[in-house]
This record gives sequence, structure tokens and C-alpha cells, in this order.
Amino acid sequence: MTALNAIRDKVFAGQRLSADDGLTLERDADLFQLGEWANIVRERKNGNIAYYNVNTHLNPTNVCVYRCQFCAYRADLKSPKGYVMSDEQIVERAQQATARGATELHIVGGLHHLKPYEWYLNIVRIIHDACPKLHLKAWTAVEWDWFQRLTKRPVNDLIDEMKSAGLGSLPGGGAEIFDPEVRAVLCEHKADASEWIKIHRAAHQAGLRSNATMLYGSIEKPEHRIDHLMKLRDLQDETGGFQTFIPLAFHPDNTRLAHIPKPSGLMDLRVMAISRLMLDNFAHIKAYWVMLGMKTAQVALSFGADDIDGTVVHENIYHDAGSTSPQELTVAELRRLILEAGRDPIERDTLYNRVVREKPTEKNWQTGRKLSLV
Ligand code: V47
Ligand code: SF4
Repeated sequence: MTALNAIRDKVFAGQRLSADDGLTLERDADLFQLGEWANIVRERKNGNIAYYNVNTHLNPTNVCVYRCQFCAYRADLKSPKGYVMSDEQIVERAQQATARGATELHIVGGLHHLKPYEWYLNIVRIIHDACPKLHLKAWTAVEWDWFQRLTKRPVNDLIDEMKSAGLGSLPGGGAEIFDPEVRAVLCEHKADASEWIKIHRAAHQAGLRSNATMLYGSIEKPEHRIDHLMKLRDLQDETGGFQTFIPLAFHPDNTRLAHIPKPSGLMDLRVMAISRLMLDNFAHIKAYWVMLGMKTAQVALSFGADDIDGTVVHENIYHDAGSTSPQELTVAELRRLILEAGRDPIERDTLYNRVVREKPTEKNWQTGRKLSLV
């Protein structure tokens, strides 16, 4: 029996794939095999459902002490591009999101040279006080690591404090590629793999859920991607606290790695499918439409993904790096995108509870602009 036939039998039987199987998939499987097998797992776990949510992004500052090679978003302290939002602007953004029916605010940003930990804590507190029903998905592990460095306090203490202030869960950013040699090139000084894992473990132990990501298509090799997925799977075996895995395609524009071409649509689908096959203990795989573009996100719903993220609004990280996706999608557009892909759209909140709306949200979010997908 060939190695690929043995993998197919494991997938059909619902058995776990090994790291070697993952490498075989990376090297030898064709796209349609991968898609067929990933779709079996996707439908076994989530049927025909494709989830979306109504959310908004908030990036309180782009000023950052780090200089990740793949980042087009950051600014130096004195750069004219740098900004810091005021408390008033932050609360206004949260109130606008609430008025438009958002259930989630996704809060991440730079690590500002001069802002103390209390500034970040206060952001969560003032938003929660103003909009107590809005779920606050805040701060990547890289930011939590920075808070530890600033305060010299253990992360579980900081998580408890933010939780009391209104924190709801952690986003999956900052994972990049865990391999130390790749990380040394991409983002030398920031939290390493063991710190990222330690912080997510601490969040799960504090009763919070979190997401996980992987930045692919820059300088990593297939073995680095498989190693990354295996490390996430191990932590999920231990805690069960991850909700969703989000593969993030490298966007080169305006970065220090601008000479590297953007990964192809074929690579996007391969990584999506292999992630679905390897992460057998993750309930959800997200095709983040801002990063993939709407057309690939639709196809990805048949290559392992069961979630396309949300309305988004105010996304900076990918738009600064050359994303040509719209700034936001209306609920009507998200639902149409999912229906066209042959899936059943279900609105979820951050924790994957179904959202049932008694009355429509603000008109333009339901009906939307005309947006051509062809
Ligand atoms: O950590 C930054 C990545 C991440 C680039 O948890 C880039 O639901 C590609 O994590 N090309 C932030 N990737 C975004 C993120 C995220 C997005 C959507 C949903 C969730 C979630 C999390 O974006 C960073 C980094 O890995 N990134 N710049 C770039 N030029
Ligand atoms: Fe800073 Fe995050 Fe950009 Fe790295 S990816 S430079 S930590 S804003």
C-alpha cells in the first residue's frame, strides 16, 4: 500500500495522522485528494454549516518596539505614520460596533514604547464598561509576553486582572512559525514558541478560549508548517482550549520581505486542507476572507474551512500589506458568499453559540452594497 493510500484509509476511519503523514501530504498529495479528504473531516465535524460573525477590529496603536520582517502595519515611535487612539476614540469605536449589531471586538496592536501595561488594561476596562455585552477578544500572546516584561508579573495574574476588567478570549495572532530558525529571521526578539504556548495554556487554565494561527508562504519549509501544527495539536490535547485555527497567508507588499511573492491560491487551499487533516482536535478552521480574498475564501469552504470570520471593519494589518479585499462586508454579503459556496450560513458569537436576532441590525449591514464576486 502506498503511503498516500494508508493516509486515505486513516482519514476515512477517523484516525489521527502522524507528523510523517503530514509531510507526505505536503510533498506528494495532489490538491484534489487533499480537498476531498479535508472536506470529509470538515463535514464530519461541522456538517454543511459555514459560520460567520458580526465583528469589528480595533488596533489602538500601530507604534511598535518590534520590527517583524513581515509586518507592514507597524510604525516607529516618531514616524508620521504612527498613531495612538484616545480613550474617547476607542470607546466611540466600540459603541459604533454595538450599534451596528457587532457581538465581538477584536483588539490587537503594536507594543508602544511608552505605554505602560495599565494603558492596555484600561482599554479593556473602558470598553467593557461602555459596552458590557460586546465580547472582547484581545491581545495576542506577543502582547501578553510584552505585558509580562513590562510588569515583571506572571501571565496568569495579568490574565485574571484583564478578565475582571472584561476580557472575553484571546485571538490567535503572533504564532507566525514556531521553528526557532525561521522565527529568528521573521521576528527575532518577540515571544518565542514556548512563550506563545505557555500563554495560551495559561489562558485556557483561566477558563478562557483562544484561537491559533500560522503565518505561511514566507521563508518557511513544509517541515516547519507540520511542526507548527503538531505543537498546536499537542497543546489542544492537553487543554482543549482552542476554538479555531486560522492559516494566514503572507502578504509581502510594504514589508521587508517584499521580494518574496505572495503564496498562490493553490498553496492557500493546500495549507487549509492539510491544517484540517492534521488538527483533528480543533473544532473549527477559519478561512479569513480579508487575508484570502473572497473568491478563495469561498472555495476554502470545500477544502476544510467551516468559518469565514466576520464583517471585520477597520482592518489595518492586511490592508497595509497589500490586501485588496474590501474594508468590510455586510451580513448580506457574507451570507451570499457562503450560500454561493453551497454551505448553510450560521451567525455565531465568539464562543460559537448561534446568534438569533429578533430584529435586524442597522439597515446597511443587512442589505449591503452591491458587491460583485465574479
Ligand atoms: O500575528 C501580520 C499576521 C497576525 C502580515 O484570532 C501577517 O480570530 C501575513 O492573528 N502577511 C494578526 N500575515 C492577525 C490575526 C488574526 C486575524 C484574524 C482572526 C484572528 C482570530 C486572528 O497577522 C499577526 C501576523 O501573524 N500578519 N502581517 C503580513 N504582511
Ligand atoms: Fe509589532 Fe506585531 Fe508588527 Fe511584529 S507583527 S512588528 S509585534 S505590530
